[in-house]
Amino acid sequence: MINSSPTSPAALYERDGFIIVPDLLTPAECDRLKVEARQVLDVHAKSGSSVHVHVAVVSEPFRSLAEDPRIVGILKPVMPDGVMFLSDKIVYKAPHKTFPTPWHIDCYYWRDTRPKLSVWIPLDDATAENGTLTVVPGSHKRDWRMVKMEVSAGDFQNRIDNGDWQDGDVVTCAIKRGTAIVFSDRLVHGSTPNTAGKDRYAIIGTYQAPGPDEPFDLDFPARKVLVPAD
Ligand SMILES: O=C(O)CCC(=O)C(=O)O
Repeated sequence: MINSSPTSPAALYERDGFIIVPDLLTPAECDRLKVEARQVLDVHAKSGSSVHVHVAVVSEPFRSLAEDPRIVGILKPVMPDGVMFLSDKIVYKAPHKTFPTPWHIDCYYWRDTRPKLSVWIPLDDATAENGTLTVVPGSHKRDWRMVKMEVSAGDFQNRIDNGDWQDGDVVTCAIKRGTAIVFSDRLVHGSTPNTAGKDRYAIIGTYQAPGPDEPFDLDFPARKVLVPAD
């Protein structure tokens, strides 16, 4: 029997823990959302923040993006139990913020809740030089331990401390702006340093199957069922 590679998005997601969907947003949409992201950070975020959560609560364009039929269309096959938007955040790497995002799994941040996935969309072309997402394919099938480590005096980061993957196992997702990466909350991921001296804006939406609210969900007022369970 021929052992063929999976090609459907659901099979790829199951095998790798992520899928890449090119050209989900047009360059013009990315331009508009980048202006909106700057505005949201200026008005709602603490000065100098690189992460801001609850974007859809305050921004109509990001609210529409969270519910966009193109995103829902991608999620339907990988979320057979329905699709509920939970929350979103802007992650902004300013030219002077060169640090990489450490290797981590998102489910560490919402322990004892139902599984979730995230949709990461850069609003700038994302490359190894300006802080694109890095992933370890298949790592969502293993258990990882996260610890709080002091990376420099007084600077603590949550990161995986039992990672045994090799450089060759890592995919550095060099992608055009508007491309989406859908990834499991159990997938080991991080991002490269931003050494390009340029902005890198990304929006990340998080989704889960619909169900009765868990205490964790109550912190996210923009949550909404987009595709009910059958
Ligand atoms: O956008 C980034 O640099 C990485 C964000 C990330 O890994 C996360 O929010 O879980």
